[in-house]
Amino acid sequence: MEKSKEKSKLIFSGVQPTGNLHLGNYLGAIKNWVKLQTNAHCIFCIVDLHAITTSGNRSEILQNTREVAAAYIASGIDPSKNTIFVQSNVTGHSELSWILGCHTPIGWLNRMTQFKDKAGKNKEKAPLGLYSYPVLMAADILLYKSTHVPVGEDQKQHLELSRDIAQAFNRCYNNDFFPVPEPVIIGNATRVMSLKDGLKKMSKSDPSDYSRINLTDSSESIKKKIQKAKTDSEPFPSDVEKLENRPEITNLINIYSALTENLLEDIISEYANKDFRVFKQNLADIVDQQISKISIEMKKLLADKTYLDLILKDGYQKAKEISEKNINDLKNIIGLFRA
Ligand code: AQP
Repeated sequence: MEKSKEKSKLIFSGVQPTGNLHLGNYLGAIKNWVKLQTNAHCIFCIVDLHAITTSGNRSEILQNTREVAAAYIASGIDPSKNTIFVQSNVTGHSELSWILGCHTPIGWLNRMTQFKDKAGKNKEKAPLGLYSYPVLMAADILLYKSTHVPVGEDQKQHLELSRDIAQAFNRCYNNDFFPVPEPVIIGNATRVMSLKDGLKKMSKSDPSDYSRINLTDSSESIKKKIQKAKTDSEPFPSDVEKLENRPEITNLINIYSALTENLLEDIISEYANKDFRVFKQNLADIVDQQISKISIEMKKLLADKTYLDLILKDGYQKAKEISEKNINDLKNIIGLFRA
């Protein structure tokens, strides 16, 4: 670990290899990780065990796993300074998930809105893994005794549960083994919305490809998607208060702000009284400049599987070492028999 990094701070986060990595994943999560890596030890996981909780894209999981690794590196995560690895390689995640599940009241899980959204009306037929997903997420974080977890707004509830589980475990054994992890939800695009519906989150599983900007989209496709993005019939807002009840415009301005790091006020004063098309054209250019760079780099990385696999192997060794030590300590705390 570098001398300049704060030793007590350990950052953990992850992305599911479910395909269609999008601008929301980038702005809500990965872009922030790139900044955070300079002053803390970071563990970035590709959470493939989470990806199999839903049936879509399971057959492409191997390709999608390498794609997420490529996206991390192409976005600026330095694999030599951080740990990048695949969740299912480190058995401690599943082991800790079971242990934590034994300390998690069912009532807590019943409150999770993501399960309700994803299971829909078919709750009885939803897999157990989808229901216990937040316990596995708590295990991912706590296995490394992580202190900070940078995520998008949609993961806030799961993170609060991870905090509750850490505290429940510590209380049960009168110990302070687990740090209580802090959510890190930063930037102007903590919840990027669909380009087709400003009330729906931009999502990998949205059937409409026009609802999201994929990290692998071509320049042409990015520009077309921004041009076609839903807006309303009102002119460009003249001040920030006028964004109220205009979710689609708010979303586009937030994306602009997150990519340029300009304040909302400044963006609004720049485009107020101008034709909406000018704003959209400039936004399309900004998205294209930043995403195309990542997309080109991802393609290069994906063409060299040997290199990507070596990084994931190295990350696995580093993660395994921490995981084994912590699982060992944890079993001693619980008082399990050791052969
Ligand atoms: N729309 C979003 N805006 C901001 N952040 C987002 N994240 C996801 N969508 C947005 C953040 O990206 C990280 C990785 O997410 P994930 O792949 O593990 O899972 P997800 O949140 O379930 O992503 P999707 O796209 O919404 O997938 P589906 O369609 O399968 O549900 C997380 O930090 C997340 O907050």
